[in-house]
This record gives sequence, structure tokens and C-alpha cells, in this order.
Amino acid sequence: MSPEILKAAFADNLNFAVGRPAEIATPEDWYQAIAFSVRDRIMHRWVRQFEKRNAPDVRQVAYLSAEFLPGPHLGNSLLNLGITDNARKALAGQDLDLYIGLEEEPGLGNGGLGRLAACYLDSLATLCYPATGYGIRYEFGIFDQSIKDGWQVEVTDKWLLPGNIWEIKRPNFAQVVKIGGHTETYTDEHGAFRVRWIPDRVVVGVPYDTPIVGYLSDSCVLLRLWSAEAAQSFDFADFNRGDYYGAVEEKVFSENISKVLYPNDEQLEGKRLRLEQQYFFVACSIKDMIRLCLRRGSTLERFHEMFCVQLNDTHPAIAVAELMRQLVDKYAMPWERAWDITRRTFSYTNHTLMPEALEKWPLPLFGSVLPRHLEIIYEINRRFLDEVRTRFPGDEGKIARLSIIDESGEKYVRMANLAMVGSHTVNGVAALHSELVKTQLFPDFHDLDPKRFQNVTNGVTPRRFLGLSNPGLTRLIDGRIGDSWLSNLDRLRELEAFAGDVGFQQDWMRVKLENKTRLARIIRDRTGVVVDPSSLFDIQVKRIHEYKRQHLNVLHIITLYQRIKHDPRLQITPRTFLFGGKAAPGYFMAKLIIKLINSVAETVNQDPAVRDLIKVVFLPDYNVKHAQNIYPAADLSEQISTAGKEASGTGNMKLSLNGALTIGTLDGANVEIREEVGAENFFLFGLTCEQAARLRAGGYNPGDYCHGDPELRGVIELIDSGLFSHGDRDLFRPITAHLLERDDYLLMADYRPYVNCQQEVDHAYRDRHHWTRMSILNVARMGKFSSDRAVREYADNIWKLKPFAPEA
Ligand code: B1H
Repeated sequence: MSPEILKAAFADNLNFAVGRPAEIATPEDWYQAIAFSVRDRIMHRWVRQFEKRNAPDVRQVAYLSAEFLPGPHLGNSLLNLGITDNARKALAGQDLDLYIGLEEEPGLGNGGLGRLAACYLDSLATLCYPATGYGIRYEFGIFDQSIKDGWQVEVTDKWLLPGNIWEIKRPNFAQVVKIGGHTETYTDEHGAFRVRWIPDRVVVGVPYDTPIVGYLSDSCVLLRLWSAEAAQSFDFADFNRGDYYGAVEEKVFSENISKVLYPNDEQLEGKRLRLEQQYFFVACSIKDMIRLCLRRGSTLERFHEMFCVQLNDTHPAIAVAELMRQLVDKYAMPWERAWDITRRTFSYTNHTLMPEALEKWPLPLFGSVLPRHLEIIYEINRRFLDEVRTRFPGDEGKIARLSIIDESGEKYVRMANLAMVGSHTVNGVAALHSELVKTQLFPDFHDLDPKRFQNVTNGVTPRRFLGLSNPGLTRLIDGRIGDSWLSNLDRLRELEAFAGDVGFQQDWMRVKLENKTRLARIIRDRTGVVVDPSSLFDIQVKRIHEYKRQHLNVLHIITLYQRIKHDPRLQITPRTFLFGGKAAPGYFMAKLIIKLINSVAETVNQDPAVRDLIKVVFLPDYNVKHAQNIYPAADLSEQISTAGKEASGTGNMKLSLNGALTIGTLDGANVEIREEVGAENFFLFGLTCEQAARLRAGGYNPGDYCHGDPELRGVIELIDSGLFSHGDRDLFRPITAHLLERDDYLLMADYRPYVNCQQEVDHAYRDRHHWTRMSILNVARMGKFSSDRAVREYADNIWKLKPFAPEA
């Protein structure tokens, strides 16, 4: 695609699609013109892809996820099409990056889980796998975060306000979804006993399609997001009675379903609307697959040969019951046959062991939204438990634990058990996590059928998270090993040969410094805090959660602060501590941790005694766009969750891929990152997950650690003194009291090892050549953490999916 052709395309689109000739065009107009031009270039791949995907013998994967966090499309699509440079040339003199930066990102996810789904779409497209991502087109995605007086304030995310060029509405593929009501039995024309569901509401799901283009692959995958609309043509009783407002109310009610993303990362929100959202997008997606299957002239007997369906956590797990309902109730298939097809269709990824995230629905609520599904689940469960009984006669405890229905008190439907029973494979997202899935989460299922359990360690796309966000490092790497590593990340290994090359190290340091200088400008513009780009950039960006232990990081900061105050001549490596992340709006402790970070920042940053040795910054509104500016500038990556709590983490991979060294616990994928980069290039501290379990079992007493460690005691006392809270001694008491009395996440036990390890970091950073060597080796050994590797593993081991042959 030559610069001339692109230039003409931009001009055409500016005139004909945007309707704003160059003389009066604003940067927003230019953004739109360029985006339209890029979309045009994607369209023909899309059309071809559609034909190939729906050819008779092609099996495709449907990735069902309540969340997708793709990030802004324009920059990434230019990169993946390989036309960034020519687009720049075509715009001679204009600032392409400015236009790229104007795009609102679709914040249709909370964090790692939604971003993982987006990385997988990028890799599926790049590797030419036939795939569709199915989800919800939330009108309001994850809230925008602003900080007022140190507290998080949530602001509605209006991502659709400027319009969304990347999506195409497909009203002709809309689906009708039933909700509520009751079931009836009847006898059909063949005299067979059947059930039908009489809903008390229906809503229409309208798909919006976004093509996700692969990297230099000629391929793309479809992201199909469902939006809820009222069923206007439906004969509402209200309407018939002439109750216009009643009917409008119904419309508003229907559209509520896809209105807003629940912002509770890893915390169950047992709300009716959330269940309706889950069912809504699952029902639309399953019906869409059935439509495609029948359209291809296939019978539903072969559904599982046409589609494999990956459940991204339990949020879409109702799909198991929905497919059964469709096959049995609508298409009159015998139960056994339908169940066989269902079990061959689904596989389930577990993303968390946190008890508060495990989805379960109170039975009455579930039954009132999905009466027919509840009956089907009972039948699935009855048959399943019969099998269990024959294998483990008399073991009622086991039966109670395996049951899809929790009957230990108030009754619940356990979505994880439904997903387990209805899937042929379950996988965890990092080696350690997958072990814990077997031993802690589903030991009884594991006894029953160990072969069903697999691991697929998460991966991230190097295109967005290195190629796009870190052009300086990308060019430097290209200069040494060529540019094929971007689609074959293992090739980064070739950098090992240059790890000790002083000239290369200097270039490496220069790029890092440029990235830090850029971030320092962003920090100044967005927060007013001035930071020194030559200081060590110590970064913790992720959702705020007690298990992720942002407050352990804060304890270290206060430790340094105390030391500096006690010893005015103390020399330490100057550091900039950067935090970013959103707290669930209802999560009191997480919000208080944000306030604590900001309060410590305020005190430390303006205290002359600190001599600018440390600076603390909370960068508001951490999202994909900001992440892309942050990762390239990191020296140190904080991955300090309590061992056994972080299923995988993916920020850990992105930071390391950008040359940050990790300080971390043996948790999630940290374990494998350390294995890959080498123990000598990783700052390890803290309890292992076995040690943590033993400590808890032996009666953990956090107060003992505090009392036995004067420095730690000083830190807690300083917080309680009101120094960081304008004399308010109670403000942070919920945090300190929790740490001293319960400390569920073992901060007190890990404090001393953490602080000591940070001291090693401090020393290591003084030897810049050695540090840079470690940084180069980290990048060189990140190949495993490409989402290309992860997607290949899913395709080979779980989906049994073949890529399209490359085009001639
Ligand atoms: C992860 C979630 C999650 N695990 C419930 N679980 C949600 C659970 O809105 N909800 O109800 C939303 C999200 N998210 C994360 O998944 C893990 O914590 C990370 O460790 C992991 O890297 C990521 C991707 O596997």
C-alpha cells in the first residue's frame, strides 16, 4: 500500500465518509478519515475470511467472553497491516500519533481477563485460525477513574459518544431472547412429551461486528458483540391496551441489559441484571452458531464438528444449559445425543481461585430468570450424580461437593460445577494455577477424571505491547535480529548474544531513558508531579485488590521515607514509584488503599528532607491506552501478590517484555517467568504457596511480625499517627487494624523479605551495565509468553483446530 494510494484514500474518506474537506477538517475529522481508510483495507480480508470460515468442512472456535478489552484499534491495525510508515508518509507533515491518540478505547472489560481475550483474538487472526469472539456491546464500559482529594471518583465511560468506526451493525442477524416466566409441558404431533418456555419478557440482541486484523497475515477474526434492543414488533399486552408509556418502559427495560459493564473484578455481583446479561449474550451467540451451522447445510448432529466453544471463566457457563435447551426443546433431539454434542463442544478456562469470585446464583433468582434452564440443570445434575454414585457409592460428602446445586444452606446454582460437568476440558492459566485448580478448587472432579485437566499458561500479544507501544525498542531489536520476531517471539533469544555488548547496552539504556522521559512528561501533564527520568521507575499497575498487595509496596515506600528522615545523609538509588489501577466501586479497602497511596505521595513528594530521592505517583485512569505508555518506561515490575492468589497475571509478561526486571513472589506466571529468564535475573522474595498454607494452618499471628520488627512497627505507627492524613489518626485504621489482626494476605509475614529484596534491587540498579544485561536477557527470554504460543496450545490440545492454509 503505497503512500500515494493511502493519501488518496485519506482524502476520499475525508470528503465522502466524514464530509469535511481538508480546509476545515479538525484532528478528529482526520482521525475518522484515516480510520475509515484502514477499515476499508480490512474489509476485503473480512469478506474472504467469512467465506473461508463458513466453508463446509471448517471447524471454528467461538470464544465466549463477558469481557473484551481490545484497546484503541487504529494504531494496532496500521501496524498489523504493515502500513504505519506509509501512512506517516501519506500524511506528510501531519502528526499521525496525534490522530491515533484521539481514539476512545472500548473499555469492555475489567482487567486481565478481558485483555487476555483481546490478545487471543490478535493471535487467532495472526495465525489464521477460524474464530469468532462473542461478547456484549456494553454502552458504558469500565468507568473512567478520576482522583479527587486522593480518593477514586468514578465517571461514566461514554466510549460510543464520538461514534465507533470499527463496528458494523448487523440487524439482519438479530436474535430474540426470552427471559423469566414459566414452563409448560405438552405433547407434540408425534405424541412425544415436550417442554416449552413461556417467558414474561423478550429482548432482541443485535450484533455489532468488529474485524480484528492479524499481523501481516492476510487474515482477520470477527468480534461479534451483542446489544440489547426492545422487541418492538412484539405484541405487548400493554401496547394493545393502548398503554404507550408502559410499552416505552418495556423498551427502556430491555435496553438495560447491555447498558453497563459490572466493574467488579474478581468479586461476584449476585444481581439479576448480571445474570440476564450473561444469558443474553450466550443465548444470542449459541443461536448465531446454530444459524451458521444450519446455513452451511449441516445438521445439528454435527454442531461440535463445526464449533468448539471456549468459556472464558464461568460468566458464559449458562451456555451449557442453553445448547441443551436448543437441541432438546427446539430441535427435539434425544437427551443423550444432545448431551454428547454439548460435552464435545465446550471447554472451560478457570481464571481465579478467589472464593469471592466463584459464581453462584441463589436458586430462586436463577429460576425466576431462567426457569427452563433450571429444570435442565437439575436433569444434567441428576444424571451426573447418578454416575458419581455408582463410582463412589455412599460418599455423600463427595456428591454434595460435586453437585451443581449447593444445598449446604440457602440453595445456589454453582456455575463452575456446571462448566466442569458440561466441558470436555478445563484449564488453568499458569502452571501453578492449574495445579491448584486440581488440588484446591476441583479435587473431586479431578478424582473423577484427571484427564480433563490441562494448563495453558497465558500469553500477551507482542504486536500491541512491544511493536506498537515501544517503537524505540522495536527498532533497536530489528536492527540486530531483523523483524520476524514480532510473529515468532522465540526469535528474541538471538538477543542473548548481545546482552554483554556495551554498545548495544548503551543503545538499550538510551531507549529506556527516552521512554521514561516521555512518561515523565505524561505524569507531569496529568498529575503535576515532576519526576526524574534517570531515577529507577518502580511500577505497579493493575486492578487494586488486597491480594495484589499494593499496600505492601506502600509499606516499603514508608520504610524508605522513615530511613531518609532518620538519616539525612542516607544515599539510596533515587526511585519513582508509579501506581495505576481501578478499584471496584463497592470495594471499601481497595478505595482506601488508593487514598493511602495518594496521601503518602502528597507527604513524601513535598518533604524537602526527602531530597527528591523518592517520588510517588498515582496515575489516574489506568487503561489499555495508558498502559501502552507505561510498560516501555518501567525499570522494575512489581508482581507481589500473596502466593497462590494471582492465577497468572499478564502485566508481569508485558512489563518484562519491555525490559523491566521483576520483583515478585512465586505466584501465577511469575514462577514461569523466573524459570525462563533465570533466577539470577529475577528478584524473588516471600512465602511460597505451601509455606503460606502451612503458616495459616499453624495459626498465623500477624501482630508478632510487627512487634518483632521495629522498622515495620515504625511504619504502621507512622500511618496511625495521622502524618499522611492531616492528623486524622483513624482514616487508615481499617488498613492497619486489618494488617495487625487478620492480615488475610500475609503482608506482615512477607514485609521483611520484601524490603530486603528491594534493597538488592537498589544495589543492582547502581551497576547499570549489569542491570541492562539483565534487562536484555529478560526480553530475550520472553518468547514463551507470546499469546501466539498460548493460542497454538489451545488449538492443538483443546480445540483440535487447524489454521487456514496460507493463500497462494
Ligand atoms: C481474572 C477475573 C474476573 N480472574 C470476575 N478472574 C469478574 C472474575 O466481573 N467479574 O465478575 C471479572 C474478572 N479476572 C484474571 O484473569 C486473573 O486475576 C489474572 O491473574 C489472570 O492473568 C487474568 C487472565 O487469565
